[in-house]
Amino acid sequence: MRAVLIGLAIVGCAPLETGDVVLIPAPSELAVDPGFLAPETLSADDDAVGALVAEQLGLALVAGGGDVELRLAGGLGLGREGYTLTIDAKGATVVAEEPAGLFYGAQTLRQLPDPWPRVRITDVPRFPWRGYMLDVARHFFGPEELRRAVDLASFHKLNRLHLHLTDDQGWRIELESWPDLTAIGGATEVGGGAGGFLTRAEYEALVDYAAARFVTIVPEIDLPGHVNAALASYPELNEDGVAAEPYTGTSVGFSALCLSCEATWPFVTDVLAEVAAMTPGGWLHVGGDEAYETPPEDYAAFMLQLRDFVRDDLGKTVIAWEEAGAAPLGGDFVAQVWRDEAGADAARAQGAALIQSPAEHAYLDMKYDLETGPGTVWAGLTDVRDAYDWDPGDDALGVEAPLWTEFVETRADIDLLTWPRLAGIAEIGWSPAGREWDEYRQRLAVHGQRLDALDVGYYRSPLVDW
Ligand code: TNX
Repeated sequence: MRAVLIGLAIVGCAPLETGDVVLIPAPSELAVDPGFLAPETLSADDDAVGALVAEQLGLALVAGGGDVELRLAGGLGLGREGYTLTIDAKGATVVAEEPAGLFYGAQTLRQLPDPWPRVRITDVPRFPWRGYMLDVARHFFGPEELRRAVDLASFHKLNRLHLHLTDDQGWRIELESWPDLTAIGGATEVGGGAGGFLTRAEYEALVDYAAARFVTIVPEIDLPGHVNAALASYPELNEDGVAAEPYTGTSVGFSALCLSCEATWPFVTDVLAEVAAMTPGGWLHVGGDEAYETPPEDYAAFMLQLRDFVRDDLGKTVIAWEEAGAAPLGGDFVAQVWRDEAGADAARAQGAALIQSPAEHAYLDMKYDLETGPGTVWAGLTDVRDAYDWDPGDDALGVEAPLWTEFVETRADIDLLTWPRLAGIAEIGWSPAGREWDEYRQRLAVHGQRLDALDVGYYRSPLVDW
């Protein structure tokens, strides 16, 4: 076996060799030494991480001196998510400043072949925001599917799960303040199915499950458009006082909050306050996209009012789709870029932080090719290479890949559209700049076996020699 320092730039397009250690996302620095380790025990400075990853790795948890040691230490200069991993004659050691780094070191261990090769790894994420978004509004997916999303995302070192909880076709989060949102608005979905919703207890349990895996849940309540499910649930939210008809189609941009209705602002503030109270993470996504039925001046004033309420009353940072750049929010919000139109430029010019989700690369609901599976095509066909071969730019807060579910009905649909493209997005978010598709596609071929082992029904792109 070679004992070489493999930096991404050095690997270039050389073919993989036996003994190469294949990781996705690629670490910042990796060296492979001769020799192997077959560990049996694990000890950890953090009890919760130790218990969780001992189970993931199939190792016995011991109080100290394990074959694998997860150690916390200060002053490493690796940030809260970075870690070093050393496997030598004595055992395997992960060192990190925070529990998150220990967890990520352990996720790297999960990708090593059996027995583990001796390695020296130093690894720090490129971006703090590495997200996956699931639209549970167009078609509903419940706690089991969402836990699986957290498992698979965190295995790839993603750290945000954005839940698109409300839209024209359904309202998916139970609230005490406005119970008909789910009693009525939760009972529909695209195509006329039964829909469903997360109870408060289910949402809170998911938040905890995700937090244990260092995934922050980012709830989205889409306002002031995409609100038909709310308008169908409460007559007083409609200008004529008559509840809207439920909607089970796939159009966008036709519904709008009645900004002059007396009930609307209490509704908005009750909903956001209740969601915020169940959400320990620092962010609240308020949508703001495709509000075509709201006049521009009203839109700008409403988004400003929303931002102030979320920031000043709820103590959270507002995230909104790029259109919110048209509102005078200053730099005090996060814009999620999806089409790079005027709104995105305006958000950037105001100093907003940007999450990059360009539809032609990062929208997981786009088809790979015209023959394959569910999905849509409005942003173009997006094969595995298109999802990988782009760069968000050093100034981004990070990346996020949304799976919109107008045309997604089953776990098989989720798997096929999400994987392996989300692995590429995860690498974009984590690994150093200077990635090469021809090198990545070889690692992805190996990674496919891990997805198989996790029972993920991914798309076997002809661009990869699986
Ligand atoms: C645009 S992206 C939307 C969604 C759709 C999606 C389908 C965005 C902010 N709005 O409402 O589901 O396209 O690809």
